[in-house]
Amino acid sequence: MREKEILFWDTKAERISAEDLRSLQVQSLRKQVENALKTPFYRERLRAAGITGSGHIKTLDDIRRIPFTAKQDLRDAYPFGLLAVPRDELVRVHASSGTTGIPTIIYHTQQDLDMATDTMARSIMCCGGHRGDTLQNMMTYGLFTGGLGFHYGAERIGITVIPTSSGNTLRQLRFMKDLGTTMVHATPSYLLHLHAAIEHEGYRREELALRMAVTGAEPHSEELRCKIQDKLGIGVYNNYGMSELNGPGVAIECVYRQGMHVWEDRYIMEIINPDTLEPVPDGETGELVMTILCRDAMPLLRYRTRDLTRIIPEPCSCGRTHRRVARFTGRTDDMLIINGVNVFPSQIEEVLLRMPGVGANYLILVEKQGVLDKLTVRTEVTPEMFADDARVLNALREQLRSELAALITITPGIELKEPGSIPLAEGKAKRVEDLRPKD
Ligand code: DLL
Repeated sequence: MREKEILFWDTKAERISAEDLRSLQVQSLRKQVENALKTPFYRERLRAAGITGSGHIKTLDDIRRIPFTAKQDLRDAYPFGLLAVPRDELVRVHASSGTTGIPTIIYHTQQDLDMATDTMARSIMCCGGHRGDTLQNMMTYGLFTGGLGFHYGAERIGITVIPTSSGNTLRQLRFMKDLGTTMVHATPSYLLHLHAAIEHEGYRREELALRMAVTGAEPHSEELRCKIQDKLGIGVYNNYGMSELNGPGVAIECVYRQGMHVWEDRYIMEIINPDTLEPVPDGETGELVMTILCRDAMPLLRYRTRDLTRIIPEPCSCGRTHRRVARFTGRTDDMLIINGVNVFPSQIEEVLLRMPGVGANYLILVEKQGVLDKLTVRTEVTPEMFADDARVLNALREQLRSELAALITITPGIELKEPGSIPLAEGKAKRVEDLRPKD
C-alpha cells in the first residue's frame, strides 16, 4: 500500500547522525544567540544572564545558561521588540492570541518563510503525502498559521492544493467528490463534523478518493484518532505546531504513527519540569521548551510552549533520526482551544470587566454541541441593569457578543443572569467549566 511507503523530502537531513546533529545544533544555536543580541528584548535579557556573545555557547548543555522566554515576554515586546532584521526585510506577519487583547505576533523574512515551507514539505512527506495528491486545506487562512503554513509546504512538494479554508462544509464535500481530493488538513473536531456531513448528505464512501488526513491545532486522544480513522476509512496523522514556532509541521507522525518526529535540525527541544524548571529524564512527561534554529527575523530562545509531552527515546522504524514526542496530554496554563482557536479566559474577562452593566460573577462554559465545541459566557448583571427592560438587556447581550467575537474570533452564546445567581466558589474562583468529554 502506498501509504506505508516511507517517503523522504530531504533524506540526508532526516537521517542525520546523532553526532552531526549535535554539532549542527551547537553551530545554529551560536548563530541564533548572535542574532538574538540584535533585538532590544534579548539584548537586555541575555546580557543580564551574562551572555554577551556566542562565545558563551560551547556545547549543547550551555543552552541552560540562556533564560527562558515566555508568551508574556512576546506580549511585552509587542510589536517590534524581538525584531532582529531591518523592517523592510519582513515579508509576512502572523499572530496568535495573547492572554489579553494584545496578540502575539511573529514576523518572517523571505528566507524564514522558505525555511518554514521546507520544514512543512518535509513533514507532509513524512506522513505519506506526495506529488499526485490533491489536498483540501480546511484550516483557516489568515493570521492563523494552519492555513498558509501548510499550503506552501504542500505546494513545494507539488501537491495540488485546494485552499478551501475552514467552514462551508457542503462546498468542501462537493470539491472532495468532484476534484478527487485524496488528503485533507483539518482539526480533529472538524474531521468528525465532516464525517457527519458525508453521512447526512448521502455521499457514498466509494465516491470519495480520500486516503489520509493530517490533523492538529488542538489536543485529541488516540481514541479520537481511531474513531475518525474508522469512520472515514483513512489514515489520520497527528501534527503539532504553534504560531511562535512558524506554525504547523514542528513535529509530525511518520507512517508508523507512534509519536511525532521533532525536526531537531530546526529546533532544539527540551522537556522541563514546569515547577522546578529543571530538565526531566527522557521518557518523563513535562513541558516542551523550544529554541528555533531557523529564523532570522524573530529569534526565540528556550520558549516555554506550556504544552505537556514526553520524549520517546527509542529509534523509529522509519529510519529518521529526529526524536519523537508523544501525543500532547494538556497544557500548564489555562488556555482553552475551542474548535482549534486559542482562547485565554483572561481575554473574556477583560471584555466583561470594561462593560458597564455587567455584574460581579461570571462563568465560561465549554461544551460539545454535536461534534463541535460551543462556548457560552454566563454572567451576572448589575441590579440596575437587571431591573431595566428587556431591550436594554438585549442590547447588552448583543454588545458583549460582538465585542467578544471581535477579540477572540469565536461568537459565544451569552447568558445574562440575575445578580447573585452564579454560585460563588469557596476559595479560588472557578471561572471555567470545560464539560467536553476527554476524547
Ligand atoms: O495551532 C499551529 C498548527 C496549525 C498546528 C495546524 C497544527 C496544525 P497556534 O494557534 O499558535 O498554532 O496554537 C498552538 O495549539 O501550543 C498546542 O497547545 C495546540 N496544538 C497544536 N497542535 C497540537 C496537536 C497552531 N497536534 C497551540 N496536539 C499549541 C495537541 C496541539 N495540541
